[in-house]
Amino acid sequence: MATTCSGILSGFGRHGDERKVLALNVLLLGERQSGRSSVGNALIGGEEFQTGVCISGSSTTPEFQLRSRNFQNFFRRQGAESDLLLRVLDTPPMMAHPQNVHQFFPEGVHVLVLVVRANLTNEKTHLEERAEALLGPEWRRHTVLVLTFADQLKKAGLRTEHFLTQCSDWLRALAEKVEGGAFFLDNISDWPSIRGQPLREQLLRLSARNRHGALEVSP
Ligand SMILES: Nc1nc2c(ncn2[C@@H]2O[C@H](COP(=O)(O)OP(=O)(O)O)[C@@H](O)[C@H]2O)c(=O)[nH]1
Ligand SMILES: [Mg+2]
Repeated sequence: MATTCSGILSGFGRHGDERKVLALNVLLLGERQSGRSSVGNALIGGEEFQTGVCISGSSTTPEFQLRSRNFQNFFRRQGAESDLLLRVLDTPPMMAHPQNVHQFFPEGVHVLVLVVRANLTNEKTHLEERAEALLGPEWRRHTVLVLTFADQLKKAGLRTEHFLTQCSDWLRALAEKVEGGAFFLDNISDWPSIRGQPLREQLLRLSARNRHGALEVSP
């Protein structure tokens, strides 16, 4: 598995002026009910991913969902304003096979977001194994760990600053391993666009460290 194309594109704005657009493919992985789709909504800044229990009674999103949003003039690079185009893929836990991900992201994955519920961490997840199976040994360089249900930590009197020193060994090890670091998210406060902003910035910083290169997923 190799690093491929950078996500930098150019396009033309409404007035014919050339616009710079950075397109990032973001893959969400997490157990069911971890808050994965809610993280997708925070990233996109809307309510486009279905969350919670489906009408059919099933508690998980049964299929892949790809949503994208362009954030105009999100940042400056090389002295010019650039848009950030986020393409976010929500993957059902049992379907994160390389051939499936490749179908959606043939250019590869720029940022992997691992979603773990901060208030349910006794049982080790198999996210690392899944990440490595999809993206190869370099996966950590492209990964951010998002800890959801931060509101529940607060309720239990735990401070996020101390949480990672007190949590299960496997989670602490994972947080230390991923280059994008850990990010605490309370998915029920604020509007998705507001709560997602610092996370978008963290993703962008990580991608910049990788020169906006993507990790290819071999089908
Ligand atoms: N209290 C709280 N509830 C959350 C949080 N994130 C998600 N939820 C709720 O948990 C349920 C599952 O979230 P969802 O995003 O659908 O999880 P998914 O199955 O991993 O996609 C939904 O009812 C969400 O509203 C959070 O940070 N705090
Ligand atoms: Mg879901």
